[in-house]
Amino acid sequence: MGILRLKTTEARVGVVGLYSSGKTVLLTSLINHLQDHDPDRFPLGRPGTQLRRFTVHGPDRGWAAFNYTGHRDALVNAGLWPRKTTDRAQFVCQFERSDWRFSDCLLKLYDLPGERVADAAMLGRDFTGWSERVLNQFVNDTAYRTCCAPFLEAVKKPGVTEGELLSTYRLALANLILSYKPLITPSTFLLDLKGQPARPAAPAELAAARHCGLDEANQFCPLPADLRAPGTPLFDTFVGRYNQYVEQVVVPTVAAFRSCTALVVLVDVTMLLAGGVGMYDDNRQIVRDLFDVLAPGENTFFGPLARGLGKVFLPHQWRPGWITRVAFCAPKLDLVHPNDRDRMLLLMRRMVERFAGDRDGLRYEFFNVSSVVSTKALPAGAGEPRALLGTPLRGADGRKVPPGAEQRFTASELPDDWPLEWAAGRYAFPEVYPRMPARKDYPPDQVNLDKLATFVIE
Ligand SMILES: Nc1nc2c(ncn2[C@@H]2O[C@H](COP(=O)(O)OP(=O)(O)O)[C@@H](O)[C@H]2O)c(=O)[nH]1
Ligand SMILES: [Mg+2]
Repeated sequence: MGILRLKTTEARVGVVGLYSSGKTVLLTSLINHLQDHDPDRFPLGRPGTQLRRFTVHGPDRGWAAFNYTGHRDALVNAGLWPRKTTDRAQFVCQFERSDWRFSDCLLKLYDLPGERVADAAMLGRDFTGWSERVLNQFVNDTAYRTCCAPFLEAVKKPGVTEGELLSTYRLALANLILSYKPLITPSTFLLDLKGQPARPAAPAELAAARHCGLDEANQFCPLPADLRAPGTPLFDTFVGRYNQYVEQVVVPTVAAFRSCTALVVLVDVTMLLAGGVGMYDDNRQIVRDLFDVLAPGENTFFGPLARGLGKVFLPHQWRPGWITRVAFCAPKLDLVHPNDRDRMLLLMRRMVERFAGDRDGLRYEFFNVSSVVSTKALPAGAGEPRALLGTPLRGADGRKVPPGAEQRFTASELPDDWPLEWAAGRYAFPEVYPRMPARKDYPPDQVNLDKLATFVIE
């Protein structure tokens, strides 16, 4: 210890997943374990590695700070998450680790919304190109066509107004959300820039409550060829709003993803099983799009040498993406009985491995993780009910209840492979209150979060 550390190694780790997949809980637990590190409870890197001189820095310019203190407090006191002010946040810290002799670690953690991936097609496309692409999808996929019927009718109506177009498009997006379809673009309809998600409601209600664009006053929707005449107020207005949206939402988000050295991709197997086959298709499509946009791994134009040079010489937006590691993470392991935890890993692998396997030069691994272990398992033989102990979050009617005594409950047995079809509700993994120690310097029990951290922080 005390040797001169000559350099700082920067690790930029993005955590991406859909709403409620466990990003906030994972980051909160990870930060707690790094800050109040105990090598026995959180073995990081080489065996016996100690962390020291942990300091927190402010976020980079243009980023909101990840509210660690508020999130930890909410976990302890079963409170609500602190009110969000933004859709993405960053936490920056620096520390020394005893297995790195000459360098300390500057770690930047990013909380990134997976919902934005649906806007990826806007990158490098003008309003016309994007309109074509979206309308093609609507017309050529039965499920999309059905959801979008009122909008597809409206665009054909002579003299249709901006108001009619926008309201039928919002109705189409609401229908898509309710049938678990992934192409919700502009994605602010699903998750606005303040981080507020669309809440489940009847389609008309949802369409009225949300907006499709930067904000209420700057909405747009795709237009077919005969409505795209340059010089007409409708077309010119939408082009302007579209360009502004791309500049303010899409470019910064994709730049944030691309600037990461490693990505943690959360795939909530429990949510997909509980949600039905539509939700599985949705999430898989989003992971595929994510890989298409980010092209992680080395590519043929930018070998390791060019990458090094690019880092130095190219302006930020032009640099090659340098995500070299992807950790696929199945969260909430503790909601699944120990008998089924290997299957959880296998299911995730079957679902997404292909996307990473197709990339040269990308290192990827799979982890089943519990960020905050909140259940105890009771023994179960083969074919017996999977019984767990925990504090239920919801009553029999599905409503949230205040935390009470620990109870025995059963979780579904996991299948060996994804079924060809399954309905929402066929599998159930009851949610429980998180078990977070009140003592702030005592991090929660975790499973495999240490292994995940070892993989991505390097
Ligand atoms: N039992 C259990 N629940 C978890 C775990 N991680 C997340 N959750 C639950 O999943 C829900 C969504 O988590 P959150 O981090 O807010 O998701 P986000 O929207 O992706 O940030 C919360 O109600 C958590 O209590 C875990 O390790 N174990
Ligand atoms: Mg969150």
